Amino acid sequence: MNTIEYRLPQERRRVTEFPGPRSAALAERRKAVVGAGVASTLPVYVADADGGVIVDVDGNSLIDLGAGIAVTSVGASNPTVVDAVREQVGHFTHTCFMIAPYEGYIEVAEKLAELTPGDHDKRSVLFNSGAEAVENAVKIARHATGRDAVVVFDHAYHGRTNLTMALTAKSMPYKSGFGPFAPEVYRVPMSYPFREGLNVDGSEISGAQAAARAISVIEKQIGADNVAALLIEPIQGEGGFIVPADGFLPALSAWARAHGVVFIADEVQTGFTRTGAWFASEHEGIVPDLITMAKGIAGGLPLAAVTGRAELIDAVHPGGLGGTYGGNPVACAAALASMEQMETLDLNGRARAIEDTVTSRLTALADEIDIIGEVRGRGAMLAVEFVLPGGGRAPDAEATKSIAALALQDGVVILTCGTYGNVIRLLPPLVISDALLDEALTVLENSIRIVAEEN
Ligand code: PLZ
Repeated sequence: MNTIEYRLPQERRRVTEFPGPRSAALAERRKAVVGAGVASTLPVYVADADGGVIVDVDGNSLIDLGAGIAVTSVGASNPTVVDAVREQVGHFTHTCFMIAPYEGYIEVAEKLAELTPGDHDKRSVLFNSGAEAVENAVKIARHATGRDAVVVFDHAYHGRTNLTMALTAKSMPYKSGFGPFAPEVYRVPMSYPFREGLNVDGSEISGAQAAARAISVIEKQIGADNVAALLIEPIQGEGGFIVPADGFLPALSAWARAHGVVFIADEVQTGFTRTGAWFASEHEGIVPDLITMAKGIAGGLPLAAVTGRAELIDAVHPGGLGGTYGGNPVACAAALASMEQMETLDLNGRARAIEDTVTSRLTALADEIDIIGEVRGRGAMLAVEFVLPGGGRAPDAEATKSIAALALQDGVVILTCGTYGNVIRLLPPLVISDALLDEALTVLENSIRIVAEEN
């Protein structure tokens, strides 16, 4: 990695209990005014963040293995991004691209055309959040095909708006009590190698077989001719960092092409060097018709995009897509600086190096500890799935929660995920130093050992 200069000391430092007095006071104020429906993982409040650390209002410095859910890949205050944002806000913060357009939006679209898979003619439209990008990809697919049905998968996560709640699989906490949901959304089986049955001869279900299973459900229960879009995360995020079996995505993509179905890759979490490639679709050699992006794209500023085949996106009438803030100029400036940093710092290479470090340590631990069911993931999108002791695969959400809580008490921010709540996911900022990553892994390993012994 071409080195980055850190502004804050890259260290784990605990000076108070969690939460310290200032955080505790903020928690009290929050209770009186912030809606209870918004929950926070950390009990502490942030004063500063840089590289691999988050510093709280009491002066504690925590190692960040979450990056604000895969957002701050280039760091939470990357100097190049900060400079670009400062420069842009000094000129104009907003004019609305639908009213008074500006170059930054076009530059982002040019960059996305260059970086996304495929050398076909591409167009992009910019939005504010991942959910908004997904909604718009569905709008585009329906408009372009004249069809209604949208196919999604078990364990999928696509957002919290009304349409994207329908697309998301998990009821609690995302959907429960918030219906009715948007119609014409159909869920089909995913390829989840760790939780698949076996073939009668004892062999594993292949990616091609898992795809055939999903396709059969689509053809029998929906009808290929009714399907506007097939929407899938190439590696599922919130659902548990599920990497489908090899061949699953290519088979689905080929089927979609053959039936005039728009293949949408939701790369909101996997995109922008997170998995060691610009987009996770590249690992399987697929070229999606549309790609949804957000999170890592703009170094922490809210920006999202749909990029894809010109003939699909341009099928929409002028004025059919947009929004007040979509492609905000400050967010565009941040995105251009972030993408430049990903190239300059070779964050794809960095993500692959993180994969090597983390997987070698955690797979070694898995040999000793039977509550580790599987270590998986790609690049710096890595996970450990926990199971009850005894050699089976029954999920253990309690142990998972305890491990994350212990690590947090020890000053390492670790997120969980998964349909069964039994997956620890590691999403460090890609600019984290080797020393800090090693230290965080030692804390995680200790937490796992402690909980495994208690079990
Ligand atoms: N698609 C694949 O991962 C966001 C959500 C956290 P927004 N994932 C984190 C939470 O509990 O709300 C996500 C995603 C994929 C879409 C989204 C939605 O992106 O920017 O949160 O709307």
